[in-house]
Amino acid sequence: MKHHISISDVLLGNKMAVARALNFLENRRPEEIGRVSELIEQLSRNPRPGRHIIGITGPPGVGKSSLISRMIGEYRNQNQTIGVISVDPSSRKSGGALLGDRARINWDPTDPGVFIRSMAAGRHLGGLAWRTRHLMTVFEAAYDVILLETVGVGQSETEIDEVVDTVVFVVQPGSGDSLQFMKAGIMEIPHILVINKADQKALAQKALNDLEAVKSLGWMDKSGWQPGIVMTSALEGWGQEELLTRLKAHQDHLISSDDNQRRRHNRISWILLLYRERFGSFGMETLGGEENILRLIEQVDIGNPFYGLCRLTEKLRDTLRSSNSGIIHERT
Ligand SMILES: Nc1nc2c(ncn2[C@@H]2O[C@H](COP(=O)(O)OP(=O)(O)O)[C@@H](O)[C@H]2O)c(=O)[nH]1
Ligand SMILES: [Mg+2]
Repeated sequence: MKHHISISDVLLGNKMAVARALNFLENRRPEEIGRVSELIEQLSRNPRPGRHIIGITGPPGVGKSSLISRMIGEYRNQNQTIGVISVDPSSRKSGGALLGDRARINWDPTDPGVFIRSMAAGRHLGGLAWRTRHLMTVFEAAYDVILLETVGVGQSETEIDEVVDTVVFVVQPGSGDSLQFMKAGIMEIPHILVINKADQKALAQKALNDLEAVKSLGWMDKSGWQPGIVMTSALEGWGQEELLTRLKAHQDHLISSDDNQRRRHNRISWILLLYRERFGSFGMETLGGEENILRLIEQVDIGNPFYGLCRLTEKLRDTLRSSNSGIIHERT
């Protein structure tokens, strides 16, 4: 079956074209790898220049989906278009029990400026395999704001950190766990911390005090960004405006400090993922381990991750050939 995917329709944010491109990338069959590569390259060459990719993570039940519904409303007021990828943890073995009652992301399905896609988490902790990155290229070409919802409890944040521009970690008042993570410094520092369900006034104030105390110990990420704390109530519908202001501030910060370093780094880790997925630990060892491979990727064209993968594959073949040449020689 031949799919026709119109890049220009994707760029216009045409929902049908977006859905078609996503389906093609998700259901790809091995023989279509060439067309997948081509599509990803075309999309990667045409991202929305001002796009902002935001990861919304945090324990189950803190109100991430509810908050995203509010954020969608707020971004629509600002006339921005939005694509949401919601990584559904329900397919994970332990996921079901953790979920409790769960809100769906609420939006107007007739609004052409909003597109929501759920995907199963799969075997990765946050489900952020290369599959997410493939889908992301479609969203980056089609929407101004991209929201990625994942479940995270402390240590899986690095995974999301490698996919998005800005990490938002959501907690709820009275749940000591995530606050403990932060105090103990276990958690990667998110760019923005949200205390949702702040309609629970007294508990929320206590959580804020706790976090402020941790903050005074000198929170700052590598690029000099000072993480902020925002209180929201997705139930009552307040705080999302301030959250968007903070998000914009982080985007401005990235533009002025990092420039494209962060996105470049993320693409490099994508190529590493593809390579690891294909050749496993054997491939990793043969090319001298992760650090060495990252150095190799630094030298190749990362515009299309599949080219990067091809270069690594060639390098692997050369390495194997030269290390086997002695044996082959003896046998002939
Ligand atoms: N009191 C209160 N409840 C909320 C708030 N936001 C979400 N909830 C409730 O918390 C539960 C979990 O919300 P959900 O958005 O599914 O959380 P997620 O698992 O983090 O995506 C639902 O019953 C929501 O109605 C809030 O701001 N205040
Ligand atoms: Mg949710």
